[in-house]
Amino acid sequence: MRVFRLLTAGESHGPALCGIIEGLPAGLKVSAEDIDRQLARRQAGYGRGARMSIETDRAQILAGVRGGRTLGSPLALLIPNKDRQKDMPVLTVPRPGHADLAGSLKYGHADLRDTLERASARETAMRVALAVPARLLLAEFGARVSSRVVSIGGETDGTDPSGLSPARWERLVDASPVRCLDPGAGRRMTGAIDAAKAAGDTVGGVFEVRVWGLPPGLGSHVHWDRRLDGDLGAALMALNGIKAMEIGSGWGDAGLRGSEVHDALFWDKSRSRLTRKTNRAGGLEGGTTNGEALVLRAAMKPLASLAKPLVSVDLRKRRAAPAPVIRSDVCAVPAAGVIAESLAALELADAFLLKLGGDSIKELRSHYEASLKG
Ligand code: EPS
Repeated sequence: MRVFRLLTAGESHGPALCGIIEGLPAGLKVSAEDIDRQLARRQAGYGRGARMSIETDRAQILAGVRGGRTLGSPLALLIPNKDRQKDMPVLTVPRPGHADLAGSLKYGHADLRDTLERASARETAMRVALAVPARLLLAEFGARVSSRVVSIGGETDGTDPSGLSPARWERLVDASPVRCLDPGAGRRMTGAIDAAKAAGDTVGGVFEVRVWGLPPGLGSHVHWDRRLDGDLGAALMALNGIKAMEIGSGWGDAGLRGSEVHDALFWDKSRSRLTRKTNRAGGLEGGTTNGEALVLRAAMKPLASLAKPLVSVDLRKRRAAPAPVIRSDVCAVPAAGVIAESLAALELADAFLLKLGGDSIKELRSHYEASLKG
């Protein structure tokens, strides 16, 4: 991220989450309802835990918007927590796989809650909220960001989505409790979630983010730290629970020959333009968008809060103890897809502003139109 500056603060059971994004152009239409719509999408999905029935996340716009439009000044948001808890019992047994141990060793916390309150994925509500103006900015210029779940707990949706229109994609995904395209695969995924829950366990999975309508030329090959692949990778890998990501057919490409991987170019005479019949590169070549749909996938590990806990160690008593049973989700892969859409939107809007610039949407629009002519 180069144009925007973004900060979040807040603990999972503190009074509120707060956040600031700086670097937005003036004149962008943003409302609390736009933000709440995305917050509701983040809260949904089969496999979420009891916290989601307590919270109805709503954002308050504290600064940066007047008369429904951005001012060009920092946008500050607040999301109050309904589930505020002051006197939680001290925790001294870390959940293997969670931030509990590493965070507490690092900061010297004797009560592991001092770590987990901030490490909780609750914080992602604020990242989703702060990304809403980025989504709206992209939409102003014809780009559409969506996601879908590809697999949960080893159950995979084998649909080839390349021919689907964005509208059909979103209709199918919104109708699915796990946000996947194929209802049959969706039933297998909910089955995997139910089975994990019955066993006191959790499941992870893979999701895909797809962005249509991006202009070519976002990012750059000229220096490693301008490659958009790196920015998108950093953004997605910094989402809680993500252990791997790929662009296009990334992991699969590694075992194939070049002739099977690269997207051949054709000249479309009728439209007088270059075309490709495939998009294995996932919309990025040379660290730069190439005008094809952007395709990102990420793998989320199963959540580390288990109802049937793993063995661990009581750090105070220095002896074996089962990990604590802490309320959580059985599966948050559908939510992670929505969050990753937001993270990608932030990077893409940032790259858009870096390329085209402008202090206001009006200025940005004139730069964009000039770039289309050039
Ligand atoms: C979450 C809020 C948390 C968890 C979950 C996601 O709320 P609580 O801890 O009160 O149940 O449900 O957090 C985790 C999966 C995690 O590992 O911390 C949320 O708002 O998304």
